[in-house]
Amino acid sequence: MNNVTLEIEGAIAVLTITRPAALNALNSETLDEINASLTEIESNADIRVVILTGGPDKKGNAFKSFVAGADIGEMSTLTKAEGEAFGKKGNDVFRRIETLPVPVICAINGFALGGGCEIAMSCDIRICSDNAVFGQPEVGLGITPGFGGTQRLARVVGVGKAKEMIYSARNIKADEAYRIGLVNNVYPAEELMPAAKKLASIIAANAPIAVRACKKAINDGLDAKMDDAIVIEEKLFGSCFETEDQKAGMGNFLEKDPEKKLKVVPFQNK
Ligand code: CO8
Repeated sequence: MNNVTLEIEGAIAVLTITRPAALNALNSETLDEINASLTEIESNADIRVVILTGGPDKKGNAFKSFVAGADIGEMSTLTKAEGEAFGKKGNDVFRRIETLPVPVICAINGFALGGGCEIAMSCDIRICSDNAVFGQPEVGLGITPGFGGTQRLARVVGVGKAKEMIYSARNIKADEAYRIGLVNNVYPAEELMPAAKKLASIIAANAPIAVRACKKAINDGLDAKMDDAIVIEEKLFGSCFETEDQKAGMGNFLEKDPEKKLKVVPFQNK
């Protein structure tokens, strides 16, 4: 891998996009490497949470850029068909992130522009450093957002704010991203990764099959009518009663043993 690193620390995988020469901009090779990393993550049943972040710039500044967009150099000469194919390539990878069985926390350490904002929005939870900058600058480049931005931004921050950001191509800072709900929390730069890892550890300590079922229920339910959505929940809720985790988790509570009530249940992972 040239542009991506995957580090596995127990139940937590840290996937870092590292293309310092281009502020971690997404070219085809990087998208392929993210895709290959997702395959590796999916094949490892020990991984319960993924953190996605960006590597330092070429001067070693770790908080310059998360991802400064899709690679403008690579896109500049595309034909209509090639543009569509490039959009599909990004969309396929981002949809895989969105539907990955385990939660993905995006730790946004600087610029999250265009494809950078779009890959962040395909993650379950977004947190950022206080110097992060978000935007969909595409109309200033003569294109639309092409990696899901027209769809996910409206779903995350609402139609009005999404249209304002996309039509104006105006960048917003971390505090505004927090105010409109694009990120869950903002941290001083140095505290971003510790905060991401702390949140990942909290999630990883919970019953993993139940966490995965929650992700599936929320995602699938959002695409369905409420009458169908609650059935999706019922099925997944029911499936938990076939797991050791449910027996251990409820059993511990009922035993009234304070040590066990405060966990740690040796949750299963399959
Ligand atoms: N693509 C390629 N190279 C990039 C990109 C990018 N998106 N962003 C930065 N770089 C490169 C620069 O060219 C520069 O290279 P070099 O050192 O060789 O000159 C290096 O990274 C450092 O960048 P700057 O010198 O520009 O750094 P600054 O601190 O001055 O500025 C900015 C930082 C403000 C982030 C600036 O680099 C910038 O505006 N970058 C472009 C941001 C942008 O417009 N992103 C959106 C791209 S479009 C997109 O993402 C669409 C997604 C869907 C596509 C679907 C297609 C079908």
